[in-house]
Amino acid sequence: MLACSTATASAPQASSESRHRWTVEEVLALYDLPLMDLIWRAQAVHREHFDANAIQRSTLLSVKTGGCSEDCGYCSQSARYQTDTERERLMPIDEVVAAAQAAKAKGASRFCMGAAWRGPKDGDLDKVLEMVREVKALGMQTCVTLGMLKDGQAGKLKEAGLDYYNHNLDTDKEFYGQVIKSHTHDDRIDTLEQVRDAGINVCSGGIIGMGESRKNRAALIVQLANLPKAPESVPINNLVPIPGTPMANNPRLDPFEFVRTIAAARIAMPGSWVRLSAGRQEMSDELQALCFLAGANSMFYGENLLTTSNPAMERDDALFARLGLKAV
Ligand code: SAM
Ligand code: DTB
Ligand code: SF4
Repeated sequence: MLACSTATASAPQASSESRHRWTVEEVLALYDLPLMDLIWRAQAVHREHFDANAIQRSTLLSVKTGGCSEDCGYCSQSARYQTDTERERLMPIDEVVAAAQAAKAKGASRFCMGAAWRGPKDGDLDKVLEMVREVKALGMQTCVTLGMLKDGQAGKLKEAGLDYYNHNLDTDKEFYGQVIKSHTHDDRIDTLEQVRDAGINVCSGGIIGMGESRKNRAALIVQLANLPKAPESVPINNLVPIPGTPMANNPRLDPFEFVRTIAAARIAMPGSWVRLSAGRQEMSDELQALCFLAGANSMFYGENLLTTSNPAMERDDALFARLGLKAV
């Protein structure tokens, strides 16, 4: 055990032989550590599993925007709220490939395509399969986030060469119904099972700053860490409040609580890539450095997320140079 661990925060680390099943109390005990002890511990775990100076970079593209049937209370793309997001049809394949080529040229290793669907219809899925094949042919890793999958769809994505499927648990099962009523936390788990069974890497994380408690945040981490296999990639999004949604006026979470969440995710999922996701635009360079120190080792690279903005690539490049980070 590491020197700074306390009796209340000394849950065993995961090993390939017998994985530790985390409890909410154990993760809450991590959150309760003095921040310096928590970061020190997270950084030590991080260094056991990763090169601490390497950050994976994915570029996102919204290939189908807005008009979504679902009622996710944070989302600019739900048809249920009056937001500034314009509805757009599924993008033509050549435009998607051109965007992927540009992302590759700028140094992104993975290209993530997002669609505002409850789930893909089979005809739409066929078009996405073609996008996956073409982006894969560029030599990039591929990722899609299309909502809930029906039987057989994950297998088709795998065949097309999909590397990662993003599908966030988003929040604690207990809090989920206060954010989303049009589908359930169990529906999300069901899709994650289909993705896992098809042999696709799982990308699943959540959003914080939605009015959940610290206990809800700890429970989300437990629900992710205790999946039959921890997700390979864990995006941690800070809520971007969208005018017109029920969360438009949510108060901003204490940035140190965000750092604590990154650190707790790193310790509970030592072998996963923890992604510093939405909300980075509003973060100072110093806060981002603290997130990397707490174990974040992945991020979205490119001017836009799906409908909101992300730091300019030049700003990220300068940050990498100042911190001595390398992109992988
Ligand atoms: N429709 C699909 C789904 O729900 O999985 C894919 C797209 S959805 C926009 C992808 C993820 O973006 C959500 O699960 C959520 O974690 C994140 N997200 C959406 N709006 C956000 C916001 N305003 N702030 C932070 N994260 C957000
Ligand atoms: C994830 O966890 N975050 C990304 C990606 N997966 C698809 C999306 C963030 C969206 C932020 C709000 C927007 O741009 O609409
Ligand atoms: Fe639709 Fe996904 Fe937005 Fe929910 S998060 S409204 S499912 S696009």
